Amino acid sequence: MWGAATAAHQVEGGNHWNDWWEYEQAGRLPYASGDCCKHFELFDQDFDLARSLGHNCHRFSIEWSRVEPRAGQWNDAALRHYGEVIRSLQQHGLEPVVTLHHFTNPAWFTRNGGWQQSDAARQFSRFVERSIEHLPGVRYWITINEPTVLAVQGYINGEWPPLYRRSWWKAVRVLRNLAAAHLAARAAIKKANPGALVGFAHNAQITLPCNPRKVRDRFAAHLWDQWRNRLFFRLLGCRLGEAAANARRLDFIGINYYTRSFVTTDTFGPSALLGRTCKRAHHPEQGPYSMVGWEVFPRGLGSVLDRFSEYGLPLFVTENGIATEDDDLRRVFLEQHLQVLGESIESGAPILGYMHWSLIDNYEWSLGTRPRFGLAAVDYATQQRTPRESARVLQRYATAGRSGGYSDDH
Ligand code: IFM
Repeated sequence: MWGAATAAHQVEGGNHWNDWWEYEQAGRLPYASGDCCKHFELFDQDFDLARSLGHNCHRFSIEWSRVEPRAGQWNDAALRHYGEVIRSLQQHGLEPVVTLHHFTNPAWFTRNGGWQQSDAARQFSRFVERSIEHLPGVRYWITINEPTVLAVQGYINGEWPPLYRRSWWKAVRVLRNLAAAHLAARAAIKKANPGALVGFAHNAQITLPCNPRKVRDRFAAHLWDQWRNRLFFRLLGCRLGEAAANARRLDFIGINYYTRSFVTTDTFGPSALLGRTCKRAHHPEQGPYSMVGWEVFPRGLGSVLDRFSEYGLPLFVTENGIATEDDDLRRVFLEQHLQVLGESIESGAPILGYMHWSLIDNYEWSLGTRPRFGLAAVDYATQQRTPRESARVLQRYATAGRSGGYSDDH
């Protein structure tokens, strides 16, 4: 499967009922999402675009706050809307991959304590049950997008709602509840459709010591890895090498891969958990960098696919992309990452597909709309979409139907 991914709050526009919107309007976040890409109205046209780029699947998210704008109050018009989105995808020959939670929450849920509440998972699964009733025929589901990023940004770094800093116990409670929410949502989906495949999307991190000769840096890299890569799987009850048991919790692992980080710490105490990234590591062959400062490191995609295949489950690259205004850089990024993906497939990695982040430029959370991640550019004044040349690289792979099929002209 070949396609691209988006998320509701990053493209739809007008998400009045969620926590991000509330914080944006109160001036508690640096940028407001506003009308964004108006994808809520323009989805059909955006799927024409995806189809014209040769895609055969598409990942999008359902905005919980539209479906349940007030606690226990259901907006069936929103569910009908998402039903239409799914029908449109199917008519365009795009297999829907539906994300149920992509960072935003209904404002009422966050006001009541958000993911720290002991019955957060139950509240989320009520929304899931309601949604699946209205959305029959979806085979691929992603329950939670990047749970660890949500916990780190919201409860450790204080950059996203609810803007807590260094609240370790809260972050761990949030992760526990997100793990419970995944399991409850998966059970509900499987009950409604036993053939459905349900995973979550993991932000796969590669962490290396800034200076491999320093014990402190190696310690920081190890802690970072355990906390960012392994903890959520443990909370789900997944273990390395225990494929049969893991398959009762996940049907696939979504891999979101972007870059690697070099980390260090000033202490061996508990705050070493925070780590600190360094720009200049003692490491050969670095860069180039994207406009958000992420190093392009294609071989890392192969490493994370290898690493996470140790859970014995199929893998789905649910995000991979680069924020850049230099389309040549995006073209090379795509060629190199797809080449690495092809090598992984050839060496037997169980890969379901690849989805690029993103189909169109969008709202990059606390960085606003400046970072350009799209296969198509968006002019926010006119809502015009213009496919970038780099989109053709993915199109050639998608058309060949396999990763090894792209060798003719490079
Ligand atoms: O835009 C985000 C997306 O919401 C989650 N994964 C990473 C992307 C790029 O930062």
